[in-house]
Amino acid sequence: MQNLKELQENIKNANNIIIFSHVNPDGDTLGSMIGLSKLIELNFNKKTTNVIIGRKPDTYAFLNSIDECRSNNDIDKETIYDLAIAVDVAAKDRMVDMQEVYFKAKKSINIDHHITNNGYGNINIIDANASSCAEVIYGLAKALNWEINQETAELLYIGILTDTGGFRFENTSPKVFNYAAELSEQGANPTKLYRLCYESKPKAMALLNAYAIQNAVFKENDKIAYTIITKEDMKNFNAKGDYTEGISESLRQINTTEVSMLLKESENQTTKVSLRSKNIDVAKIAETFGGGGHHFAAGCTIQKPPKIALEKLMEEIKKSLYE
Ligand SMILES: [Mn+2]
Repeated sequence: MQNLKELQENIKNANNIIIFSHVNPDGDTLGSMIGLSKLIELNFNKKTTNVIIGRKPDTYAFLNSIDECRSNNDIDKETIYDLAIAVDVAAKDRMVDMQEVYFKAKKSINIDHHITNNGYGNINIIDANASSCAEVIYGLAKALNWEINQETAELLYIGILTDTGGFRFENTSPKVFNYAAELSEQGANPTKLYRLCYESKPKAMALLNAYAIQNAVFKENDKIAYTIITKEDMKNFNAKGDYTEGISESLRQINTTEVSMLLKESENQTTKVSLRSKNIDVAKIAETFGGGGHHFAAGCTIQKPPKIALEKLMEEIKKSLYE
């Protein structure tokens, strides 16, 4: 509660506030960032600068006020903010080139739910039991008696909805349902938001997903399922960066799968890896490659092309499978 009061005091006293998403933003970091921004506007009558790091994802173009968010490319790195807040940012390097601005701020706040978050802010509000950063923000808004309206309820609901995979993942606690019920009472409509988040895929994204599943490889009695997407595949499907979202989850849906992964070829001979599992701690595996995340959903970037990255990953996964 002490750090919540400090957060409140800092918001009250700040003349300029900047909020950061993580790179390759998802529904939780966006719902959390814009939701917190709108809560600050509603309760403190202050506008914040919201920064999306990397590309604005097409799949969340429906979000109210995503257009008001700035890109990291048009933030002046010399400006010193009174308050910088990172939401859903598991590690400081997920802020990429914005770390400098974040740490230069008079006060830095770190609001998150990743178990691997090391508390890099001056004030850290981290709940590793929370399903999503949006859940943490809704909890603190309640604790501080902040007013919530339909817009903010919808944004936080989107964060919870998408980070729980539509109320299906292991992080779907009774509290998640209680919060979702409260948010729907405030005007967040489950059907409307479900359709926006899950039934609004660009055609190319659905086709890329199908292609990736078609090309999946199964190892260790089908316990490990993986698929590789090359830069050429992305070009062939005319796919944007976020179109690979959900592929790793699709492979986990298979009854034999223990660990699934997507290896995505990136620039400069690197591979972005998205790991999912049913029982095995893939955060631990991701951490051995400098990444992180949650027990059953994690990611990392390996400075090798996919084929070599795959060998290294298989070694670690097998260790976890048979230990
Ligand atoms: Mn999250």
